[in-house]
Amino acid sequence: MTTLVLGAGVSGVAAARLGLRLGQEITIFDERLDASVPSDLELVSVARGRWSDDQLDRVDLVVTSPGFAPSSRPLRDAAVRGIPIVTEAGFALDHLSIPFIAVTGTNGKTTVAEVASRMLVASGVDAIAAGNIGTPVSDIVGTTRDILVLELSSFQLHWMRPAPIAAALLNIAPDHLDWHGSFEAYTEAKVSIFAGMGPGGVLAYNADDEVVVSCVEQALPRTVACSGTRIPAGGNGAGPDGLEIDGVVYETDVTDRTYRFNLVVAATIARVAGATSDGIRETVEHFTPGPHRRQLVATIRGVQWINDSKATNPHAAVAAAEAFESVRLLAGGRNKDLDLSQIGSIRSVKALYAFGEAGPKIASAASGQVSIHTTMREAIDAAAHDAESGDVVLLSPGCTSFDEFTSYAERGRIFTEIVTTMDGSDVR
Ligand code: UMA
Repeated sequence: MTTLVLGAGVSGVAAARLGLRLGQEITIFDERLDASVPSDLELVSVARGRWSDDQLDRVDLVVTSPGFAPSSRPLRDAAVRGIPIVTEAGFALDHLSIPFIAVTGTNGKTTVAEVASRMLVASGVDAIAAGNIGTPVSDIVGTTRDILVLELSSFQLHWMRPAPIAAALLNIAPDHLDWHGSFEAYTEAKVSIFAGMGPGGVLAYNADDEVVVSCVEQALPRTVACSGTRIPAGGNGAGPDGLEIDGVVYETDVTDRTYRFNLVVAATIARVAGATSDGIRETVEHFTPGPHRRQLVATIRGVQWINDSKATNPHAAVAAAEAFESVRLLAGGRNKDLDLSQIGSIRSVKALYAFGEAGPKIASAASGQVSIHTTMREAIDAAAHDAESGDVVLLSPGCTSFDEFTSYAERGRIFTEIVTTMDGSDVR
């Protein structure tokens, strides 16, 4: 069996390692001329740089990394030749017998996967989170676990029809349209999360997201409506006394409706996999959002500075800005072919500081006070100059960071560094 692995990143290296363990002959292709693989993969041949169709000669299977769009040359050529294509996560699932639960959505999927996994571990279940969250599924093959919690992105789901015992569909808003080509194609990929599930499975979905609601109408698995602001009929949600999940109420200090929703969904799917009320309660009590997600980094002369660098699409930026009052919003970076106009008309935003490649486009659709800045640093300086006690300065870019930084994490780190070294910073 000869397998071509596309990409020498996290997914590609893990898939190559798994392929070798399965006795396959492996070649990795990566466009980067400096692409390399770890020393334990010495049996793998690496092709770099320009793609040529003859690299598919003798290939039985293509395992692709998420970053390769279906329109990329290697994948188009493989499709023309009729060579089966799987994504790394799908390849790994074909060789895994551990049951799994799966999470997808435009925003919040890492949080929900992490929280569901924590709820299970706190319940004494040997669970591990993997997938888009960072640990490739291939690395799990061969380990013994009770359950996997998989975060699956649209890039992965495009090639998959997984059959989890429980799935969560959190929200669907335009994202990654440069990869998928259209919102319809993106939605179709997201909906694949439950395409392989039968009536015995459980599908937790966002009862407040119109697109999601219409997508799950014909779903085969049992559906559980979830909400962060109410308790939907027959479903799980948030009420005045706390989070109500399958008839049990969990008190919480979390007031942000997005995180309340995340906790409700995580508990709903974790329960299917064996989470106990005590495990859920403990996790809910200790919940804090992960790094670069609406994090208060400093309070300076009464102004709160918040890092939400993880918000890389407009849907996430709008949700974050709406969670605060009197916001000075720093938004911008590189657009992913998305409609950025909604960032310009958020009710709680008193001033918008648009920066980076997408800055002019964001500003052109803004209805209130707006300024354009070349870099994030300049936007920060302008907001610092204008901010008054009681304001929130929120970095929630709504775009990727790649015009100025290597990742959203680097963007968030630099924001944090600049803010925490400002005069008068009372660092948290
Ligand atoms: N490459 C090419 N040509 C291409 C595309 C990529 O040669 O057309 C090469 C690059 O040169 C690079 C390698 O492929 O060497 C990178 O592959 P990749 O972009 O698929 O990234 P990985 O390192 O394999 O990481 C992937 C996910 N990346 C993406 O989806 C872009 C990681 O999600 C995931 O954690 C990891 O697999 C393990 O499963 C990251 C992400 O940003 C965090 N995900 C998106 C998101 O959350 O919004 C979907």
